[in-house]
Amino acid sequence: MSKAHFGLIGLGVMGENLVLNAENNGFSSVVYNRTYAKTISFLEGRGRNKSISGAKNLKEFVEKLERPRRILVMVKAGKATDAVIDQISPYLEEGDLLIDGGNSEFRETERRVAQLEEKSFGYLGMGVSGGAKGALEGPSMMPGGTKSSYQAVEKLLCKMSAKVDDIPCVTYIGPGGSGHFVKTVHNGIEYGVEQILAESYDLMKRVAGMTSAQMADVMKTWNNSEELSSYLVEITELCLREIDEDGETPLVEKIMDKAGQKGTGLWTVMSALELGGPVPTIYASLNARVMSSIKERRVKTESLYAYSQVLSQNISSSFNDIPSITDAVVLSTISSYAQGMELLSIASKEYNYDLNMYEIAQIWKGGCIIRSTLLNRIQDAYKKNPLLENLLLDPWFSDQVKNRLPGLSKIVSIAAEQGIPTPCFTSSLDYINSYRTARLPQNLVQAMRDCFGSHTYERIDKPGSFHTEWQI
Ligand code: NBP
Repeated sequence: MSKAHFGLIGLGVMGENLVLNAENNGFSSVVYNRTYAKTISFLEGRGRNKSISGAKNLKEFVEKLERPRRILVMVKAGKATDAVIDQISPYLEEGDLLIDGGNSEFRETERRVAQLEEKSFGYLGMGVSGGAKGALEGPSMMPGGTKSSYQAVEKLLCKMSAKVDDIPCVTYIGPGGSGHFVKTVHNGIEYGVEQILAESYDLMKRVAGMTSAQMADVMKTWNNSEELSSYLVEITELCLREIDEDGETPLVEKIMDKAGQKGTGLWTVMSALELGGPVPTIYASLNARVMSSIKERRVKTESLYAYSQVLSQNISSSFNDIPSITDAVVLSTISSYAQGMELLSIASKEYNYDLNMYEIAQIWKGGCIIRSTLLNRIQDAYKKNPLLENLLLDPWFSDQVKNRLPGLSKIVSIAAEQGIPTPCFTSSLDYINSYRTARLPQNLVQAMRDCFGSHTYERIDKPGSFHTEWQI
């Protein structure tokens, strides 16, 4: 029997769809899953009548693959990934290649790349974005590790990936854990945009009194605009149009307001804090999920503060300012991307990843969750200036800020008056205002630090480090 071209470990949502994708692209495959019953049910279900066979154990799995072996691991990140690596390593031979396609923490990938490079087989840490549908039809993929390992699977990955204008949404990202770092930041941007759209929904519903169908119409308009056309706006329209099985209530109104998270948003924020890259919009979106999770305490507190009385009646009866909400959504979305891209630039220098920002924008244009037309402008910005420090410094983006800042400011102020939390809108406004302020009040913070702790300060009129015996 001829050996399979491609091996997949882990038949979860992503693994199942990725192996079907590989097979559809002409790569006969073999699958292994820890729980063998899942392998059987896959082979008898979606994997039926395909060039896909199963293996009961990893020895059999490895023996069924042609050499050099190309193996994609799609298991839960963390201990499961280490367990799979430990169990399969004894069977791998020179030239074989393991690709971790899970959402691994980038430092764990750094460690694994370093450990496994000592052995004779290759290891790539690859971010995959696109959910179940993207995995099947073509995801965006962010592989990192040694370049020669990438080159060994480049053809396979290019075939499996989404294409935009015939360009595959996959490229070599860089060494070590860079692929997983870029995927982590991708997810951080995604957290931001999801929360931004949720805040616009809250204002349209609670302040403007709009119905789900009316809000869905706004999403449709946004999805036809250059600034906001994106997969996330598209699916927000779909979500708002879905009616519950009772035949009348929009389904979203029946969904519990507690948002989950699996770690990538947190890792983005932790990396940003470590690297000194400001990501307030992304942080606000993460914190909004944390706030959402304390449902019972929020219910108790709402009754204590008689929330509805905080609403100012004169605004809620007349407010219907969609252009200003649009400004808030556009500038906050730009802030989320700008913060993510700046963090990538900083990490690129700090970790010697040598990231190509233009190409990263390119591979996010198709297949992935944050695909959007805005990425064309982001690409243009980095094409003009590969060393651009922040998108806010690019002329197209600065025009957006100049034109839309009054709208964003108005929305933040209305939300504050109405007692409606808009953490991403508010943080984005602060971010833009801080970024465009040459002199911030941290001179006073420095004075205090020197006063109580002799931490010293710099002066604006002469170089050096200074300490004052402050008069107390
Ligand atoms: P899950 O994250 O739910 O993982 C399920 C798979 O992990 C199953 O095959 C399970 O085997 C296997 N597994 C576990 Br759990 N522990 C194991 C262990 N100790 N040894 C071997 N196998 C083990 O599936 P998923 O949602 O398809 O995600 C797979 C990876 O892709 C994750 O890292 C995820 O973060 C990432 N990702 C997911 C998405 C998405 O939209 N879902 C998108 C992008 C990336 P079992 O059947 O025996 O329990």
